[in-house]
Amino acid sequence: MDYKFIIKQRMEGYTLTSFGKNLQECSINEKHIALSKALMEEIVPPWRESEKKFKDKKRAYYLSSEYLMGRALSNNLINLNIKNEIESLMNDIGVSYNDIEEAEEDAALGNGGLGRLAACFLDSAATLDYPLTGYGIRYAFGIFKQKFMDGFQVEAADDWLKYGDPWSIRKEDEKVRVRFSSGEIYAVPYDTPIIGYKSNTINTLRLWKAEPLEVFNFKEFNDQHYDLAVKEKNDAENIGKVLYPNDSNDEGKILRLKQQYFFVSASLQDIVRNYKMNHSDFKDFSYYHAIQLNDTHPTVAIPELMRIFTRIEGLSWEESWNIVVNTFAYTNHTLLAEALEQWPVKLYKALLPEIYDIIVGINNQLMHELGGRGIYNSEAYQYEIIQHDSIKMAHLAIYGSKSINGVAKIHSDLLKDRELNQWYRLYPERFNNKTNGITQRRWLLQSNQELSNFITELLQTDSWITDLSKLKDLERYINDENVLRKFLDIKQIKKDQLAEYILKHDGVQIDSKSIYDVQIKRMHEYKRQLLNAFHILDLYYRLKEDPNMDIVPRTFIFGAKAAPGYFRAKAVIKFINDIANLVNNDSDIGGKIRVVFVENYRVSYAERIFPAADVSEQISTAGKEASGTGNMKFMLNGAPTLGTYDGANIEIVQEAGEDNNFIFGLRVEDIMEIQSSYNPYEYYNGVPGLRRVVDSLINGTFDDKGTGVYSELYDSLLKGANWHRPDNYFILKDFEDYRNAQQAINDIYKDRINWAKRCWMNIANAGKFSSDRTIEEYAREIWNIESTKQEVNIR
Ligand code: 26W
Repeated sequence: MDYKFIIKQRMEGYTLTSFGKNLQECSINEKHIALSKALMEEIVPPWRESEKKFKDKKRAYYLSSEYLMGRALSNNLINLNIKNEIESLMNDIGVSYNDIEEAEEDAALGNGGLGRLAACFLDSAATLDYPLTGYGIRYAFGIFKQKFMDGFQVEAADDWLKYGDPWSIRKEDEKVRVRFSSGEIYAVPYDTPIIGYKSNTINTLRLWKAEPLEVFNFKEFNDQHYDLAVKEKNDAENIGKVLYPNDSNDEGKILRLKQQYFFVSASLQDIVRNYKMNHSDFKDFSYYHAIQLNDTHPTVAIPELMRIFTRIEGLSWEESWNIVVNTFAYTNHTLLAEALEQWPVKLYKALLPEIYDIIVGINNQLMHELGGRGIYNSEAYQYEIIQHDSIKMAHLAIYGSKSINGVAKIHSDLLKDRELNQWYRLYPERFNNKTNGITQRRWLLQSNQELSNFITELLQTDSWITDLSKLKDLERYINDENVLRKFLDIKQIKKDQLAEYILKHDGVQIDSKSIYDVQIKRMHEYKRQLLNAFHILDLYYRLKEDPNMDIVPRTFIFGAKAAPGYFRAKAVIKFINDIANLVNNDSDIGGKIRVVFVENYRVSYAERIFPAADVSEQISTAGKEASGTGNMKFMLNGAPTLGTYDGANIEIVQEAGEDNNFIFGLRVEDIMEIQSSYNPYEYYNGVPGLRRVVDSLINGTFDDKGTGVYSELYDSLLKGANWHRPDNYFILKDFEDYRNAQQAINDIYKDRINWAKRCWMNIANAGKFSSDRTIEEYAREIWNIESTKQEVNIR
């Protein structure tokens, strides 16, 4: 039977039984659900087969509090190799595929890089036929939806499950119980298929939903205590409501701790239960399982597995510890001291007394081990897992893992040489680097069809889709003007498309012939969106003074969310929106510069922005950005990096050539040298134009509506605060060098062919930054798992 016909029939059946309507009568949301459900019928049988083929093999598990999956439809259609057919089917039934695609809510269960990395890893593992299961939390609400009011960020709930999630299946019979001192709850799994690109593997992302043991207390209700009748339900469900609940007080902290233990305990119970189906003892446990801790958030897994082994399964402490250390591996994603997790002892004691006991046991064992190596007292102190009144999660993760990795070379080196140096000296063999990567399926094939087709045409093969190193062969076209011009044409198409989208969604008209200079990432001081903003304002003032200034029209595009309680980050959003307002409405500027801060930046928006970018802003203070992965998405789509020597920028320019990118600013060594004597006033007073833009924060140029956020921001630069020195991120120091790099971009961009060459070299050398390469490294060097590529055919 005709394939399209079958899908259509399934859609019609689904709309009848679920919505009580004919397909034609359905809303776009209903049609979207019907199509996705029809596809799930296609996916589930091979998914079950895929599960079977890994039965007696070692498997890896990814424990992560974040998954930034974005939309699934197009990704699944591409990976199943049926996108054309489905587009044609939609055409037949008179529905725009584009509208169907846009009807899907992003699954935005994450903040930024760490969550998106998890999503890229799942895609790569499935594509390479590695058995990797993701475990996490099925938050009822994703990261907030962002709106701007008067330029201020305003947050609203992201009700992503409003129309249901057609891609997940609730597995009622596999739910488990999780116990806190305050009571027990259920963790109910929802499974989403992770479909490899034209591969034989469909892996699983298993997200746990928190539910009460008893959904409704009949007696309380009958006694007319209506709130009490649903209290247990509300308390349980609160655990899974949002990502990173506000932890400014103890109640919020307890909720976060509950989240962590909740998903970790459920995942381990699940893993142990499956293992016990085929094994009568635990001696082979670590031979069959590798569990990766995505940052310290799931680190409670280490004492939890100890608890399961010693207190439920009756293993000895020594045997259990040996298995634990050989099972876990820990990835560190940040060097920022304030982001290194610590938990107050009193919270652990109160909520998880048994786990706390075990952590005490682990800490004692560590101290004993250190003693055996002649490390005592103050020297031993720097290793303590329980230090004063807090539990240092990174120490627990390191001590309980066989592997510890950073996410870019410089980051791993800094971990070894500085932040975790004491641990490196103790266990040098545990430390390693795994430079991050991104999936080219989503970030090129899916989001930039035009460039994808062109690359395939030039290489005369589409093998780059699963082997990104193939892009290197594009270098042979570096002097081929026709190729370079075609590249520029494609870039122009993507820029036109983005301009149209921005006009529609943000109501801002941009000039698609201008340079698109883009900074899209979480809003954070260390990422220095403020440096970018100061430069824009400086350019504006210079242009006012000299209307004939030689400048290529430029559009500065920002996208970022600020954590709801991070007031300085929110002040920067307001500042950039105010600059946009000033610049965009000044007729003197004649449209030569424009500023757009897109609302509600997220994965699906990112897919439209990366392909259209001309300049990739990666301007973090050196030593602060662990890796960055957006930088790789820009590179792959042919945008040179304007960046510091930080994170993966360093490896990017190593691959693509420093001449093809724009590097500026202090390096890690420079910062170490100047740190203690740094005086931002020297630059504030000494660098022409700098004072003018910094002062705009306090001289009435802009209005923060009496909130005081601008003067606080100003003070952070010149006076510091009780927790940091003035200009902690060296914005004033790096300003001049940054401005020079921006000038170089202006000058070089004019020579279109020369510019295109730089872009081309970036694309041709992006091969290293595929998450396929990263996953191969994890699989071989940490997890020791085998791929089943070319073994069994599941479809
Ligand atoms: C509440 C605890 C907490 C603290 C920090 C949760 C989450 C975070 C960050 C948002 C973690 C994060 O996203 N880190 C980023 O991880 C990426 C993937 O490795 C790196 O590329 C980025 O440099 C790093 O900032």
